Amino acid sequence: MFELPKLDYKNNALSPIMSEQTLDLHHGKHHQTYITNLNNFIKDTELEKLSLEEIIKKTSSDNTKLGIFNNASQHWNHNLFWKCMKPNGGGKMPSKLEEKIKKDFGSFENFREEFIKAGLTQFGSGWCWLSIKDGKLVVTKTPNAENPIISNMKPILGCDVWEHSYYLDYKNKRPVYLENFFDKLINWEFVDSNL
Ligand code: MN3
Repeated sequence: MFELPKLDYKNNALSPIMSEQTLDLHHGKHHQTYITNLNNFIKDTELEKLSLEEIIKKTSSDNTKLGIFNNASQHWNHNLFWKCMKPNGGGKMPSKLEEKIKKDFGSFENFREEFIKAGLTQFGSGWCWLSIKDGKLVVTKTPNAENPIISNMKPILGCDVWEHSYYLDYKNKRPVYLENFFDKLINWEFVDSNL
């Protein structure tokens, strides 16, 4: 049985960048629903004994298991997403991460631009990511529930660009949401700890 993880901050702690109402719904309802669905899907099946990552990998290439994959992957994605944010986030990152970003993207500004662009150009629902692939940092985007781990990458930062993540606070302004997420919410110490 999977359970909803507690947030490391209060639901009102990211306001006004991400409002209490958004977190109440996004964490308490949307994320909880993925977990409830996943638990119902795997109950009394062979998948019940597997880890979340194992379930994701096992179901990702099987179209008859799409419902299980979607809910398992969304559970994983949101676990990472909550950790990637903190009150008064953004700002200066730890030097180990900063050096790696400069090495792989040329500059912090290039990385920022690429990450925000990935979130902007994800048509419809999905995610943008910073992942490690073959020892190198890469920015990618995925539709719906999809996750870079099924492409042999290790995501270390993820931003939810489903409308439920920003519509109450930003309406249709996804670019403003992405800039605010990047500049004011990211917990760089957590991202650095994933290196
Ligand atoms: Mn979401």
